[in-house]
Amino acid sequence: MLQTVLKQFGFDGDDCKTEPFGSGLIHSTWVVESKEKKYILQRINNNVFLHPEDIAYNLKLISDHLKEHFPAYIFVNPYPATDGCNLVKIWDGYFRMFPFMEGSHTIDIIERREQAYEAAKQFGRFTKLLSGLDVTLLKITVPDFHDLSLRYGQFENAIQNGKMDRVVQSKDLITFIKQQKYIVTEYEYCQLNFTSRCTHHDTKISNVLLDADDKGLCVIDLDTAMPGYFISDVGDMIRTYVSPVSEEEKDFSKIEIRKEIVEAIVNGYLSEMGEELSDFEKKHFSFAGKMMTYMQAIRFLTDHLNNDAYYGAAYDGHNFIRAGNQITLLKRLQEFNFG
Ligand code: GN1
Ligand code: MG
Repeated sequence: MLQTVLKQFGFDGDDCKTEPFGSGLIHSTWVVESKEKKYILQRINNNVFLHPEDIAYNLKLISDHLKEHFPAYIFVNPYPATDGCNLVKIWDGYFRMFPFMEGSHTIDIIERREQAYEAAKQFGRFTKLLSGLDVTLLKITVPDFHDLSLRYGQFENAIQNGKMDRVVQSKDLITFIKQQKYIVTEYEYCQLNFTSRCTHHDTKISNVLLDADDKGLCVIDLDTAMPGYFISDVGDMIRTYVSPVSEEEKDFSKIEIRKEIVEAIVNGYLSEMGEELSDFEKKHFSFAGKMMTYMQAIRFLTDHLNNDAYYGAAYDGHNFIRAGNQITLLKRLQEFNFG
């Protein structure tokens, strides 16, 4: 199957090495190494992204805007296939290819506050540079993606219609999530007062390209770049950067809040977005972290109740553990004094 795709990108399959790459849960990713260069090949999960051509449309809109107004911005454009299109469709799905940017690297874990600062600055910069683009022109690649009210509704639905034994097993987690429903109410209030901007919606650290000195170059993986609220990006950074262990950790006692990382996220983001955000929005950095962590706990638990249909599971109870991990992180965030 990969041979067919590689051919459409102008490669003779025998001339290059292909290996699985990265840790994303949704797409399948490979690194392709030819004699001269390295590339990233991805199969788009079109159960999640129902219209992959909308991603290509948004990429072009964003890339054209940046090229016209900020030509120095590094933008990782997809590599054209032999027919000139950025997207190759075969019987097995949709594929695209990106160059591996020379002199750049990514990291998977934040070890130093400077890395968090650089990443937050890059996500803030991305939204700021696109503030002149009419956000309503962007296609919605995943409808209601970070809509907490909808996610809560899906959770309630899974309690009613999901796997009964898993519902019973998850009783304590379900009770905790229900007790925190005030977060949904606050989200609904915020929605009325936040500005819609082009936000990234997947601000994990591996989506930032860094140079040799760990200075931020640009952000990548723009599949979910679409209209949204800043709390999505800031909240997901808090969710994925502040603890020394990830959402995969089974030993919840290792989950903790690193104060210096929280501060670096806030300062890095504000270094670009300080003049864009309203005073009301600026008061919601702490809420952003809680809201996104709560939503991820809901999404993992909902998936567990639904027999792992969305995220899949590498072991029995995988999404139950992930949900428990995120609930622990939420509790730590609730105890944390944001100052
Ligand atoms: C998914 O595939 P990946 O890892 O980039 C998910 C995110 C979740 C994340 C949790 C389209 O992202 O929203 O936060 O898993 N993306 C989609 O690890 O659902
Ligand atoms: Mg992603």
